[in-house]
Amino acid sequence: MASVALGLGSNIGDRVARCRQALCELAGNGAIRIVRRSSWYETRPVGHAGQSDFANGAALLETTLAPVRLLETLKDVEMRMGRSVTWEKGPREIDLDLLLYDDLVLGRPGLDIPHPAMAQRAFVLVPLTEISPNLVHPVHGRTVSDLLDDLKPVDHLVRYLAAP
Ligand code: PH2
Ligand code: MG
Ligand code: MG
Repeated sequence: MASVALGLGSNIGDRVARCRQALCELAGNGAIRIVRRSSWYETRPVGHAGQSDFANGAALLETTLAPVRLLETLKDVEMRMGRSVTWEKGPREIDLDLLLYDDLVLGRPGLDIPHPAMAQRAFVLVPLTEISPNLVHPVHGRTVSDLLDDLKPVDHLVRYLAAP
């Protein structure tokens, strides 16, 4: 059984409902258990400014799926929820990102674990710190709470939006 940190985001339509729906879909998979889920936060788009604010959150999962199989499952849920292809870092109905998988460090095309930019992103670290502040990033060797403290205040444009 592996412990996984998952990042969720949406900036199209009813953003929080979509993120909650994604967790329901994952909970319906017999190989995945949702252990903890964060509140939802409204965050400024990082990358392309000309798009709507996101709802972001995080969840801790337990799974018997290997990383590649879990990634396929996340992509499958994104597709079934009608994710359309826009541009890289563009608007999306739902985005499910595999952040951490135990203390695995993996770099292969299409699957980098830990998620490459997670240590710089308040929209990842704020919800993750809410549910698991002592989780250690296996490359930086620091907890997600410490990584969040390292961010500059300007990066903290994160507003509480809704309960889990
Ligand atoms: N996801 C991106 C690009 N930019 N910005 C915010 N605030 N939240 C996101 O989830 C997000 C983003 C690419 O996945
Ligand atoms: Mg993403
Ligand atoms: Mg993604």
